[in-house]
Amino acid sequence: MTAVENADEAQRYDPRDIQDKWQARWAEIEPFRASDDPADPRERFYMVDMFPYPSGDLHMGHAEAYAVGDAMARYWFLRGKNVLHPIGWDAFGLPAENAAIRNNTHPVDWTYKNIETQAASFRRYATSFDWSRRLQTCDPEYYHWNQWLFLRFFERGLAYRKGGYVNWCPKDQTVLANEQVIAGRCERCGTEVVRRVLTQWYFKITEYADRLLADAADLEGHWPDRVLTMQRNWIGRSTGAAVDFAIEGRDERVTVFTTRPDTLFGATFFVVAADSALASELCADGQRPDFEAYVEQVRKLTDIERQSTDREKTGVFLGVHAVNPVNGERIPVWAADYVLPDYGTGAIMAVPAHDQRDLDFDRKFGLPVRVVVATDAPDPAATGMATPGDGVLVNSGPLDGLSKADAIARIIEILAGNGLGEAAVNYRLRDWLVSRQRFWGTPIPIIHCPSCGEVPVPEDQLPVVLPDLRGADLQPHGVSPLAAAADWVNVDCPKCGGAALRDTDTMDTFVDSSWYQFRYCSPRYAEGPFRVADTERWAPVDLYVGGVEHAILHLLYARFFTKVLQDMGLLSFGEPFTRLINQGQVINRGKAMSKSLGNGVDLGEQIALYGVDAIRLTMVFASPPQDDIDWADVNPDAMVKFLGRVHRIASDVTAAGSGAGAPAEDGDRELRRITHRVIDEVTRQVEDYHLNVAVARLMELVSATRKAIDSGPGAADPAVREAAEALAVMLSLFAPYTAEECWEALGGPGAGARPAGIPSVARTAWPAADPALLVQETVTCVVQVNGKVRDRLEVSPEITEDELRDLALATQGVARSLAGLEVQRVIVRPPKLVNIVAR
Ligand code: ANZ
Ligand code: ZN
Repeated sequence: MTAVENADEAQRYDPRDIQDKWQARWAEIEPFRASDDPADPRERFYMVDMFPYPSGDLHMGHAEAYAVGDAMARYWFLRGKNVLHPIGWDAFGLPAENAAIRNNTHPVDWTYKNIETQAASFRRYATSFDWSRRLQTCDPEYYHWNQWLFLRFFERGLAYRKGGYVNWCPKDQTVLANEQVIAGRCERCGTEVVRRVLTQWYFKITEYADRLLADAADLEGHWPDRVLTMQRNWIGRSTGAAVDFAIEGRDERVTVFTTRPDTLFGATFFVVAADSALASELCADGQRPDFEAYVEQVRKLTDIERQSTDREKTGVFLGVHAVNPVNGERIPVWAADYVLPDYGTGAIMAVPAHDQRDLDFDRKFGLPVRVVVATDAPDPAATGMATPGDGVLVNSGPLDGLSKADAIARIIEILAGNGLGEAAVNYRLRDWLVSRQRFWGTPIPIIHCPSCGEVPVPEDQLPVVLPDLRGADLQPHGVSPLAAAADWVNVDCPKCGGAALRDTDTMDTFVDSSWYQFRYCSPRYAEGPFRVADTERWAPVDLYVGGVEHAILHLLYARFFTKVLQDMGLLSFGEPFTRLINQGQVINRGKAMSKSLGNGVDLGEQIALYGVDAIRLTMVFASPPQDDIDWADVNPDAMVKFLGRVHRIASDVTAAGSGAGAPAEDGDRELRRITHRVIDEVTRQVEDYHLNVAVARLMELVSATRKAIDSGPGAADPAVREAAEALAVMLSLFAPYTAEECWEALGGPGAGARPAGIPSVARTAWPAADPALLVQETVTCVVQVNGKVRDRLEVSPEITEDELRDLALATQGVARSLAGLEVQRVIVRPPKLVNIVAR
């Protein structure tokens, strides 16, 4: 083949042309079925991509996430593992319902239509899923088990109902978890969130706070540090003491939680959350007519606003006094916004000298300040800056002279001795609010009976299937639309047979995604959420890939579920995901893509322009997986050209007629060394998730192979074939279509290497680097004269000191720069440096 023809061929190769052919082939051979055969000798690898929400077709963000996950799954297939790589849809949720209302369709139709669209796009995107395990959380066969699990939680006291303040979105007409409130607004629609008293279902995740925290230590090094930090902060464990204060005129004591019991002698006032039951109780005599109005005002604020340091603090004096248990001092009791009703005990002892929030409040209302820990910092009363640091206790009776740590220990002893307090731990974590007043979710399987109370739906009546409600009003009106389905709601009490009502709320969709990784192991199992033998065989998940936006909630909930399932005896392990990688986002021109910015990029259009392979390559080559990709900075065209070059190598080798099976050992040694070094490096980089570096190495191999064809031993050399084959296999992680095409052209490395019956590059073997070819045959030695580089030598890594000295002194560069000088000393550091000192 002439050079011109070669150039033509490179231009002619269009990676889009071969997509249909291979897609059909893959559908037929199903290369990615996991084997459930217990006798399968291969090691198992369980790999899960966070499942998508079917909001429409796949978008650029999906394209990145799944390119990364898919490369990893394909890698482990090629390493000969029995890989389980399933896919499903996180199909319930508010957006489906809102879109359905907007587009005048039903959530069922809207959701399943989008799922089909995404499934087709996934197939075209060449994802290596085991399609036989596909699941959808809105299928009754899936949410049946949400309900079953809910009832197990209920039996264990882990699902309970309570009334309390919740975040309420007036537009979506549903409750929101704290984390769904961003800067006081609904995460989804941006409407300002209000606080409302409602009775809701909760999961008692707080009971697992300690284990969630302790087990995070085992994930270190396997999960990104920032995710673990976010989890720890979210759980927010604080240690300190619970201290009991008497309130004048009241029998029961009030307990406060403090992390600084050492500062007890510095408490100059007492604060209760304005919107707590205690505050209204203390105010009951009505001596503060403005109190109710104040509480109303406080209720409008979010927790974040209430705790913000740059908002002016507000409060009202309640007209009563608390008594400090250690010195009998009377201190005024205030109600304020900055103390939260549901953290600690909802009441605090205020120590303005050492706590900035207390000091801000103190200065606004002119209360006293008493320093009890002497530090180097200036006086808080004068500067307005509290001194939280360590120091020596003063003005504190029995604690005087102690350090902070010793004082904490001592005061806890004193309090405990008098029955006035004890050491205490407090968590920021709240129980998980799981009920939603919306249609498109899992119905809560509880029946409310006027005489029996909360009665579980009997197991043989599960699943409680969502009523169809086709044509009914799904618009939110504060109660769940399910309440309108009279036939569905009115039931006989399973206990007493009397008239009763179904619970009309549906579950938070985070329930669905907390255990799907176990359902995949036996997705059609009808006797329980999963078949224990299968879950034990596959789980925990070896590698989990998904967005960092799930760093807190989804992962925390999935970890919580795993621990409960472990306690139920259904799992033998307590963590669902052994390893985690987070991919970044795809942005455009420095900003997240959005309709309003008009910087959206359509995945379908990009694929139509460049083909799947080039888009997948662009995604992994642009950055390490965890970093964002700015689509304005990438160059899919370059990837198309690169694919053309790879394809041309395969065609050249085929055209040169060097049959498969010629021993590679006879091939060009230089190219072989490069090939094996690239294999070795790509292997390591992929295992470390440095996929962008792996692609760069493949590009080097392509250049070296091209050079060997054009100006080296030529396309018929067995080393060129070896390089072309290795390229095809390694490239299949990122550009499956082109890789298959090349592999087919090359005919594979002899029939024996392919597992019989799976004619796909994806199921051949990953190339192995020959250690003998990895040994560097020469190293570069720098030769200096008086510290200046004068020459370079290519030498054996084993060269001796004497040999190296002689070689160095004989170089031209040294000879030239030594003219007229006398050698004083020669410092030899084999094999890389010789320094000649001369005068
Ligand atoms: C007295 C004190 C003195 C405090 C001092 C701190 C420093 P973390 O670390 O977040 O757990 N606190 C307790 N309950 C509260 C509530 N419901 N709303 C607002 N603040 C509350 O914080 C624990 C500290 O936060 C507690 O320790 C308490 O203030 C305050 F020099 O007690 B401290
Ligand atoms: Zn009853």
